[in-house]
Amino acid sequence: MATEWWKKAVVYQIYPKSFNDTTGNGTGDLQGIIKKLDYLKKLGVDVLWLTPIYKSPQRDNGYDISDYYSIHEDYGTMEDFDLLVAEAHKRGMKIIMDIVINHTSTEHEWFKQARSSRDNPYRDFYIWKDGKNGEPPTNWESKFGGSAWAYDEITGQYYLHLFDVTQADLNWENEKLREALYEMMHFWLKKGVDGFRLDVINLISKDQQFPQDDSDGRKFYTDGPRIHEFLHEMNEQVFSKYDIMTVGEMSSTSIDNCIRYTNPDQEELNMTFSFHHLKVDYPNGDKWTKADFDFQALKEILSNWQVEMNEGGGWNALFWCNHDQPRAVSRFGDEVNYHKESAKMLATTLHLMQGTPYIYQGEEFGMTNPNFNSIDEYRDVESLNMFQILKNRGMNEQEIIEILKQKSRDNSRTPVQWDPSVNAGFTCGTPWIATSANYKEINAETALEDADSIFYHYQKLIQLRKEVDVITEGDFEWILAQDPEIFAFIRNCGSEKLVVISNFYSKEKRLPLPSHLNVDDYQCEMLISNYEDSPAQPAEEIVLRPYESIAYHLK
Ligand code: TEU
Repeated sequence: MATEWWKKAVVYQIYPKSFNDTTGNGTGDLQGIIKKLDYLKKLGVDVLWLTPIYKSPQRDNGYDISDYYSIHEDYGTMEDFDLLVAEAHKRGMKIIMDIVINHTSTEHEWFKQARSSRDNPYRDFYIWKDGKNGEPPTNWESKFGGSAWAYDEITGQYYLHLFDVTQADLNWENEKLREALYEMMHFWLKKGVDGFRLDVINLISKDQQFPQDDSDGRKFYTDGPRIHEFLHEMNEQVFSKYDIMTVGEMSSTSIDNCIRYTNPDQEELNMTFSFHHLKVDYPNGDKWTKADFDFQALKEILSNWQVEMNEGGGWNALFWCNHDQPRAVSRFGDEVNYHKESAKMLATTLHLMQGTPYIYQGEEFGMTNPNFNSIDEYRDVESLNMFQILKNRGMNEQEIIEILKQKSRDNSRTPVQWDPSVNAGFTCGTPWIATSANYKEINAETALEDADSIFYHYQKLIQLRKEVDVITEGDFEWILAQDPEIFAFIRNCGSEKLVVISNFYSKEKRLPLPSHLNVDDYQCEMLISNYEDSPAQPAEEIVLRPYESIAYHLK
């Protein structure tokens, strides 16, 4: 039985395109990651997750793969990759790869073959259907807007693309396709890769009736009929043969499914990313509206997932941000008036819940949204598609820009801000996307020189996870549930407790701790706070300053 080492691990997500450029072509590369391994070792992270680095036309920044067995030339060579794995392992860090097996680029050789004729051996690697009276086969919508079907003149049929038109969905009903993908996964694991992040993995099983969708056009492919069968087969054929870590990205899924995906008895995955907590600023589920986040909904979703996944024997991936989301401190904190306090509060709150925490590049020193003012600064295919769709609906450009400023995936894709020099030290060339204007104040070098920086707060949280077992072993008890500014919880493990209390706003709070806590019955240690002078012991009444967040260990 492989050890569950990933429960005490902290994962650092690297978006290579924006991480560190050593060639001057304006795009990050593998040698750039190698140059930052000592920085990451100092932070203390255990696993590095690389988003896709395979050969790709880069229409969706690598999530459109044209060759699973080669490195995209902008990122370097297979030798660079092998050196990165060796150098990371030398420092005691692991590497997991992002693997996109719901779809390939339409530039992939398999698709080129498949589209050439209806009886090509690769035809059935993809999903082809006849139209209906000149219309697409179903009313399904792409997650990037528009129909999820594209008509292909060569053979007079439509192919399915749940994302961009250049990202053709693979047909997982085809056993030969599955075997080809498992073989590819073995190739990377035999090179020493320590696991996978599986992109939109709960979309691979489609309802083979391909019914019309009477809801939002996006539900007949989520958590499909054979999803658990496919994941169990993948585990049996691939994962079970290595001591690795697997995390599935689960679009629009449910707690029940995530318990099934991650309960070890099911032999599917180790953990899952779910996104419900990152849709609390989507009024009526609509991402493309400017809105503040619903704090009560955020607390309820996080608490429910904690309690039910724990009771079900599942395991959460914990995250505030990734390459598809706005920057956490801009979205849930106060980047202007309480940059440090709110970034540290978010870190403490996340890292002391049950699950494996993920840090998105630059989050460890508080990078913010760039607040681009022109559509010319945006690069993301989803954002550019939505700009056109909203414009065609009659919305004026400035209104759309204000929405993109809050919601675009480019918010987290600007170059990592390494130091106060030109382009924040990311490149000596022209970056593929503009650097955020605040790089002189917010950068890794400045953070390393500041003992009170966000960086050292993350460093301490990562260390605490190794030292304090209740962080990984404790259950989750939500307290002060109805307070409009506070998110607080207790982690119980045997006779020990971890009490975490966070003020998510700038209003000072004065409130009694729950009477059942009986703090006098315990030896109490303050584990971490984001104010230097937080009380060392929890009093019966606790005072929380703006964004103050404190964790007490009771034993
Ligand atoms: O994302 C899945 C996905 O649906 C996201 O695009 C996200 O939910 C959406 O942008 C929110 O509006 C994965 C990758 O993380 C993403 O970068 C890819 O674009 C997508 O799959 C297709 O591979």
